Amino acid sequence: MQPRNGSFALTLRPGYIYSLTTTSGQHKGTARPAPARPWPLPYRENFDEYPPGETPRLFADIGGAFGTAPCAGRPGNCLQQEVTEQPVRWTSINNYPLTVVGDPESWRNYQVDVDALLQQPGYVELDGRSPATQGRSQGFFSSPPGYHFRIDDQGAWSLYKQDVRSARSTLASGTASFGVGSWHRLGLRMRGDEITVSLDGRPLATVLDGTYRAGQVALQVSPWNRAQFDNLAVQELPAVGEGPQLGAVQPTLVQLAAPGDSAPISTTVTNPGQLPATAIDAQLQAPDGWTASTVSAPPEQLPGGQSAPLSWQLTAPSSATPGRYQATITVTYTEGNLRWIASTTIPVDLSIVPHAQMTAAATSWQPGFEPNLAIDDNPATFWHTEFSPVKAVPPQSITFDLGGNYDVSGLLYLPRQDGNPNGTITGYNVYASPDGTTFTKVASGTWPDDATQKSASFTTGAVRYIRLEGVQAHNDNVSAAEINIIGTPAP
Ligand SMILES: [Ca+2]
Ligand SMILES: [Ca+2]
Repeated sequence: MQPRNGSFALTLRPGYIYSLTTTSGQHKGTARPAPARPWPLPYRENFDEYPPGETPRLFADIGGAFGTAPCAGRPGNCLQQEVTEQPVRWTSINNYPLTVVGDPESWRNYQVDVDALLQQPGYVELDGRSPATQGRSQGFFSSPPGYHFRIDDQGAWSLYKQDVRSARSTLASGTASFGVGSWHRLGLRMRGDEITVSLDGRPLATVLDGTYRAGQVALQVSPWNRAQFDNLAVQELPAVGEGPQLGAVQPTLVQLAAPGDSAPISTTVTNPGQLPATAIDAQLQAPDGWTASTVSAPPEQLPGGQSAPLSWQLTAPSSATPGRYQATITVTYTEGNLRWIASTTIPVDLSIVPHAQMTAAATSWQPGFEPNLAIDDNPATFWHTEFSPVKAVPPQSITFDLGGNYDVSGLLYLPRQDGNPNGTITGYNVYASPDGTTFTKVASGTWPDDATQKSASFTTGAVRYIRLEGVQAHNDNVSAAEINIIGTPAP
């Protein structure tokens, strides 16, 4: 269209979106943003310089709406969560009330305090060390990773950490006095690996956790409640040190052939900091009833930049039940007047026939979903019967050569873990054979149609071959992410 005398007319149809643009001369702007630099502490915000109804600068709302409003029961203005019902969603993600502020990288060791008031029953949260996550995972939009101090109107409080997939673990919890309509001061102190929560200046708990070492501050409110915040203060805390680093663990999978057996576990601890580490403690947490005896203990002192070996002997009691377990290595030490922590978890198999010596064959498979993918120790890969161009319907089976003779007492079946239920076995038979030719049925039954690990128990005597047959399965496919055979070497 051509403007005439500086104006033009356009007829718009209801229910359509129109874009108007000039046809030539568009180009990118020439402005260049200033280079990024760390956001220095201290930082304070009392919201009093804004009229009601503003979004204070430097705050970014992820869900809900946080705006300035006259404070309840005190002079001045506050930050108020305003949205009181679930808005229309753009996606399936819950955009619960959440606002963030701060520097995800340079805010490392700091104390953050904020006044909070619930205007109706619910909870408020003060969060810290919420790290920059790659592309801001979906979970971020419900609740950010980092350390969370939550307290509700009944006074129930918890300090928990949350990962980028929204999995939570509680580090401390308890009950205090909070209520509705009264102001309280929440505090979260993060210095090295020491994390302390406080209420009205009184410490509630201190825990050691080394998961998050830097990140932003966040404020959250239960959906969809009104709450107010005031006098946010973030101050840097002096902290010297880096915390221990654990080396690779040997072996990556502990395999014990039979109850009563034992195996060595070893790793290294490195002090990456400048100062010597002292009061070094290293523990191997064994499964309940098992023993872990120290073979190589940490030194009394570990100078900066140096490493030391750690090792244990892990023993399963003769009464232990065969299956899959975990052991956890935890190292704590003191560096620069701070206590630091690092830990790692190792899978432990008791009387599980090692996959490395096994082979798998199947009655059917789709290219890319071969039978060996059921014994590759990777839950993300799976065996799947042919679905294209021809669909192979049940019964279909997978047969394992155990690589030696075993007294087999059961198997563990992990369905595919990618969220698609096709092929999950719901009705099964198990067969055993000494020679791979003559098979005897040793078990049959049903399993629930879900993605959790299933098991079957039976006895075989000395055999070398085990066959799992899916007689009923989700959508008439058969699949398996991981299959483990429980057994002890036969004489
Ligand atoms: Ca204020
Ligand atoms: Ca697999």
